[in-house]
Amino acid sequence: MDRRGFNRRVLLGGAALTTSLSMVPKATGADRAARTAAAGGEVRHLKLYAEKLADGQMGYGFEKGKATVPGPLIEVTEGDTVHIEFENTMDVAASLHVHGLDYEITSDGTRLNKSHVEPGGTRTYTWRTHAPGRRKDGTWRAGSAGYWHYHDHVVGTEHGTGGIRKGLYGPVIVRRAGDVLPDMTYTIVFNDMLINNKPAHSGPNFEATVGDRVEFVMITHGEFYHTFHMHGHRWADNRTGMLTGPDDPSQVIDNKIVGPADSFGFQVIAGEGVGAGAWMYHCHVQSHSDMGMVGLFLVKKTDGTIPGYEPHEHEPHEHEH
Ligand SMILES: [Cu+2]
Repeated sequence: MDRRGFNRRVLLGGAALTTSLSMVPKATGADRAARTAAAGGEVRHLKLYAEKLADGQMGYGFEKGKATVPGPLIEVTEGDTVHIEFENTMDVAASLHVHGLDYEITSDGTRLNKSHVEPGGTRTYTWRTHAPGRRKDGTWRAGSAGYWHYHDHVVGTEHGTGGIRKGLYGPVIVRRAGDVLPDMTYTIVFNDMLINNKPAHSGPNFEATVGDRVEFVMITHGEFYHTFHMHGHRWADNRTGMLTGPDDPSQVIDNKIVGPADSFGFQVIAGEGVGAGAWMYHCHVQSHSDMGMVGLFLVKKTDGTIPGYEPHEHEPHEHEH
């Protein structure tokens, strides 16, 4: 979205300081000063379509004919308001229901209060966000910042079980002013026994170059509990997935139990301390990994190669353009 595009262009200078004796030639994510989120308060307008995909699945997209599974990332900063004009191009009723953000009941996205959208119809959902602060009674109110998600709540059942199963879900990130911004963001959704609704044993795979600051949003849907595990990389079990300093008491983990509608996110420096490689991520419930809940975090060297990795011909890779 706009602010992010702007931030991408104002990359702060090269490696100002390094304590390592081995210098890398290219200034990568960890070498330059981190870019951070600007203050929120904007009012944004988005268009979102729900569509049937050629393979029988369903997806959300910002443009007609370009729906994807998962749906596109909606990224805002605390204080922002988003008006989403949602158009249902499908032949069944559908909706948009979000977790974690502020919305009036008319933006709930359920049949219960008639905030769904009939086939061919349009409805504007409004999501608001707020910064943390003290209430008048002295207690602390949490801000909206977090790794959240949206999904259908109507297709198939009153709870959108059919829509979610077919792919009507996507990520939402609410940043706090000052949060560190990544070089790229990838979404991983464990949905029943699939990842991002792709066939078992077929990824998805995600590309980065050693040193890139890579953000992952991890969402779970469906019937089962899973454990999300990534090889060679770790993160903090807190709001941002990053430690704030040497005294941050958050546990550092590389494996997390997840259940339906959970979401979390984190940032890693690709290959930090471990180098380039085809690093697996997978569900660590053994029968689930054996049944194909596995993909690759493809960390390239700066020359573009990945040591010891021979890609399969039909393996699709996701990368930033
Ligand atoms: Cu699993």
